[in-house]
Amino acid sequence: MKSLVWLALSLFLVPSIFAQPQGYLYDEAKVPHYTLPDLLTTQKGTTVKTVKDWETRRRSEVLALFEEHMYGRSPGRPAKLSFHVVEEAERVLGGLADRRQVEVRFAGKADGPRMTVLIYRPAKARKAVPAFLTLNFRGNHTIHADPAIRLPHSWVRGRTQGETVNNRATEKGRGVAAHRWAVEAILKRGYALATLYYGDIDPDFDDDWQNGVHALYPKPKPNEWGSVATWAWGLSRAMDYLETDQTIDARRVAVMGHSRLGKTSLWAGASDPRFAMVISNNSGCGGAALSRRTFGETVKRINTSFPHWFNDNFQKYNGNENACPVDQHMLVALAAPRPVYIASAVEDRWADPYGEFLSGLHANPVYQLYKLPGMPAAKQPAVDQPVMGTIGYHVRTGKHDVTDFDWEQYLKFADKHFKAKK
Ligand code: GTR
Repeated sequence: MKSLVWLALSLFLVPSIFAQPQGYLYDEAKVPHYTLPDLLTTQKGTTVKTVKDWETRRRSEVLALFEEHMYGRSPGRPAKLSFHVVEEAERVLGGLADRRQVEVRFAGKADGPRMTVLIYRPAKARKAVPAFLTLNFRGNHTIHADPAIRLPHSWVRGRTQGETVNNRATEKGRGVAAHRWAVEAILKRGYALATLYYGDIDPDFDDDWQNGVHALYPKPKPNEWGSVATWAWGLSRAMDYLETDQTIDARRVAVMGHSRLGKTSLWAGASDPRFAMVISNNSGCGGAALSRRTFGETVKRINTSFPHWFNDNFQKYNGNENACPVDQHMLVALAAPRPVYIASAVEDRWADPYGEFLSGLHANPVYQLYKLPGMPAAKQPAVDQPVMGTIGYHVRTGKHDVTDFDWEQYLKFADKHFKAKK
């Protein structure tokens, strides 16, 4: 009887445990002992003592290790990349915003691989404004009910009924993800929002590199771009456009993403220093969470479920995390001295909230070289109690998602760091 009461109670109190995939480690006491690779020791064993040492020797080494062993090397900007404003309107969203939709053609061809960037910016802005640049999961038209948003032309993963037909987006998808996008709040605070559909860059299935921008390149070698790196490459191409847009202050662009797209924003920030701020929302394994903890999602599991996300070399670390020359605190450190915000959710144990916090904390030695505070808390902050140094962190109530609470913190963090940059 006692055990039945206990079972009923625990089902009621901790439903999150049951919402996570079973058979994985969720017990902090069972996290194996591990040693993280030292950020300030080079491969040759010399100690990094100054910003100069970091910038001239160690940073490029760490970046190259991530390319080689995990995300993969990406090509640069294509010579024929071109930008085309395909739609523009003033005073939309009840007068709050000006809207612009821009097609970015990867090979300069209208019928070739391309992506569409949707930009809302505050209607009253006289000068160039700072922006959040964010990939979306289901098409630009899903972020808001605005009927003028173009539907994606590319393959879309089907979700609710009628939202896609034969993996093509339909009108029914308009606004279905709006709860994750604090569009009006962002605009009212003086920021632009630029978003694009990640499947325009590279559709999220194991298609042997036939689609999206991969159609223009040879099949990746074991150390070349997986899908996460490809999506990050797309963010850099969006940045190429933003640099030409007079209404946007390209020196104040925060790259933000959720979940697999949070992994992507971290890699975009690491590989492209033009992003002035990096925001990881519930990015988990392969994002902010330390792989060596093996808490929740593991390297083996992610490489099995999503073999196309990382490069083929990363498969070597399936069940063998300690052999990997990098861990995710080094990814955070690659953004230094730029601000990074890491957000977790209590019920998102699959993404290892504590491991996400720790990668921020263990990035501190690099921020300290710059005499910056980095992660300002030595212990994981209490639930719903954000901390904001040059690294920000919170673990909020609730599930794997993007909420208004999350956006509120990103806006505060951006105000804090971008005001000084005006
Ligand atoms: C899960 C995956 C996570 C996370 C998530 C998402 O299935 O295991 O790593 O990326 O998908 O992107 O929604």
